[in-house]
Amino acid sequence: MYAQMVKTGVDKLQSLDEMSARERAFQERIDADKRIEPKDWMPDSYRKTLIRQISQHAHSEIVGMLPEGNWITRAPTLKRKAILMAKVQDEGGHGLYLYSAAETLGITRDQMFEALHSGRAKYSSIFNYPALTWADIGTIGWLVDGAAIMNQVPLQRCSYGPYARAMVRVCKEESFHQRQGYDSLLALSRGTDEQKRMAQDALNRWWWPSLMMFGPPDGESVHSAQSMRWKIKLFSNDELRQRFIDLSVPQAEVLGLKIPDKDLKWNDERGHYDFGEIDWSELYEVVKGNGPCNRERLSERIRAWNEGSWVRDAALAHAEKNIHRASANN
Ligand code: FAQ
Repeated sequence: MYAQMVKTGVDKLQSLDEMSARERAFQERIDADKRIEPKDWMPDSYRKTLIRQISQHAHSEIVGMLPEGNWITRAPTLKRKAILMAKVQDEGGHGLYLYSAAETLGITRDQMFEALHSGRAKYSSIFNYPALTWADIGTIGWLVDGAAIMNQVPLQRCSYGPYARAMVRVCKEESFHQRQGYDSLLALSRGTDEQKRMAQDALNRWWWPSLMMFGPPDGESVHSAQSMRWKIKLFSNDELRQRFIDLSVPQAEVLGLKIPDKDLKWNDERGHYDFGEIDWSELYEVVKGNGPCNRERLSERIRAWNEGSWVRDAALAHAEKNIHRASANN
């Protein structure tokens, strides 16, 4: 049903008759909901698509540590500081599972980092916006982690085994992240007038960029048709975006906050909220590198990579020493 919604590129998909015997057997395995594992034969383009998506996902996790990491020393209480530290560490862990999953496809971690640092590989547009106040941290947990969960829960059932399995733990942790963000925002929205204003201001700034996290509209999504055929994606960008909106509106009502969309309205016939026009030119600009924090985020990642080289060298030297010791003892 959802595959029918994605029109772009559907006409270019090969029919089973046009495929080689190997390609057909591969597609039939996917159609039968069987998992593909690293040693299985796979079309080159399936491998490339997965490397692109999984490595971009991994980059998003580690770049995503930056806006929140900036707030660890400024968290208002010890409890909030401990929670934020744990969350940021979790995001680092997610990056590591995902880099490992991508490595099973034959790309090295150094190659992935080189692609990120040179600007060839993307990461989620959302992390190119600044976290200006403490309310932004709660809003990132509520909306950004909320959008990430919406996108990632179906990925637990995607066709590539190592990616699907990595998502199981990631989703459990993201649920905790989303709840802590919501809880933090609830405290602000029940606080002083100034705290409520701060929470509303954060929602005003993060709402539309959060909707853009799901990617371009289906009609402009170049990869969706093929990725859905291969069950790398199980739902279209628009479908997940709509689900996210439907879930978030009542949550905003409980917070007593107003979603900044004058066209947001329940549509009985569709059984969904109607919503206003998304400014897609903003997404395309941010993805091109022209968002408010693109340069800062990338230069911070490059700095961390360069300054961490002695740690990587030391870990490697230690591992080599252990191998020599083990072989000398045998
Ligand atoms: N930002 O044809 P489509 C998180 C690119 S994790 C930047 O629709 P596709 C956790 C897309 O790459 C968040 N680029 O592409 C956390 C493609 O360009 P390419 C990350 C975007 O792949 C929370 C082009 O546009 N999650 O938040 C964006 O089928 C809090 C055409 O688009 C994932 O990565 C965008 N928003 O669908 C961490 C989930 N949208 O590669 C810290 C896995 C599209 O040809 C704190 N990824 N593009 O050069 C996916 O599900 C998919 O890759 C989509 C895009 C849905 C993101």
